[in-house]
Amino acid sequence: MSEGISVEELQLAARNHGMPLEALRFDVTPVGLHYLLIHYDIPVVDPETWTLEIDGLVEKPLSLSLEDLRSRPSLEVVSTMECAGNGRVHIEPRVVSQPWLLEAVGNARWKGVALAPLLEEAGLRDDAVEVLFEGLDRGVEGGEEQFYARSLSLSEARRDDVLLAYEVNDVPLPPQHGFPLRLLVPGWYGMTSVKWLARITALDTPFDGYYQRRSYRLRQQEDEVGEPVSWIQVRALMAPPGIPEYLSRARIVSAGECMLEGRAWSGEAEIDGVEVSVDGGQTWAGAELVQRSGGRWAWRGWRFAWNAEPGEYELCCRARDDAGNVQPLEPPWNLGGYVNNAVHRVSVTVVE
Ligand SMILES: Nc1nc2c(c(=O)[nH]1)N[C@H]1C(S)=C(S)[C@@H](COP(=O)(O)O)O[C@H]1N2
Ligand SMILES: [Mo]
Repeated sequence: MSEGISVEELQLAARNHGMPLEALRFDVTPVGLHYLLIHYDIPVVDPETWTLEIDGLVEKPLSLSLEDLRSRPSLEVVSTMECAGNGRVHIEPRVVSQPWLLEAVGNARWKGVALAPLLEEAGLRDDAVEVLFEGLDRGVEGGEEQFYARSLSLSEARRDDVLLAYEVNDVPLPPQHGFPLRLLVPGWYGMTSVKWLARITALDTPFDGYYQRRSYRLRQQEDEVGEPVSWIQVRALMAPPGIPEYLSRARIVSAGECMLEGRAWSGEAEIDGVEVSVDGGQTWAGAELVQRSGGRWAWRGWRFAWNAEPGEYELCCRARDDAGNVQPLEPPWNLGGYVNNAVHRVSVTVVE
């Protein structure tokens, strides 16, 4: 970080915490350690009066209580969620928004009802092209007052692993994660998974709300339309080895065998391999992939035994996936500071 952050960025950082990277050691992220991103205010919802409305271009609009949803067959998905802005602080020139370093990620067990059968029950009409998901949180962004809302194409909305979650890691969703119900779209960046869900509407034209039309697009210039952000790009992160110096967070490692470990994930395809460098990315060696407890959407553990000799090191890790995606050495730049999946670098001092 070449410059300090502003009070506005600090204000966002204090609201939206990340997952401390040592928590990469948990296969399933404990709820309080999962990262948080909340654009507006956390709504206070009374579960007795709350309903989910399914309307728009459907044959039979539905209004469902939390009880109705809980009495339907349930589905569980262990899913790695990552904010599209993860890595933003490492992008130059600097992009001002939520100042994530690399900790905007978590891997949780979400439980709820599958979305597809609900859409089936409501009966999507032939002229429907998208499904809109609206939250209860309201605010202003880009000069527009709005509810947080995002849409999906019919093919994405009908995926059998897309769910409306009412539990995370065996507890009811806490307020900050979207109580009483959120959308969960495994494999896509977090902005897709609308929290405090209140309404699902079938539309006959693509949704053009702020978070779809303007935000979450990869643009080099203001006047560009840009490609929408969607699938999580391949990434590996390393749990910081050794012990930290309090203020600088610099790592101090004792000489001898040091087990480097972390997690890797990709929305587009399965993880194919992870490599580690102990010389700042000049030479690389393969890490061992560790069995995971979740399925396709859960991150994959990795480890690498390093024989650490006294000195200064820049440790790096990078993953590749089955679709041939690799991580760049340098951060890619775009206006929103999205999708920076450049390799993770950790400076350590090895002492006797
Ligand atoms: N209603 C609503 N849903 C939302 C958001 C929000 O601000 N409001 N933030 C989105 C973003 S950008 C991310 S990264 C994820 C974060 O989910 P989490 O806080 O449960 O980790 O929620 C998404 N869903
Ligand atoms: Mo996000």
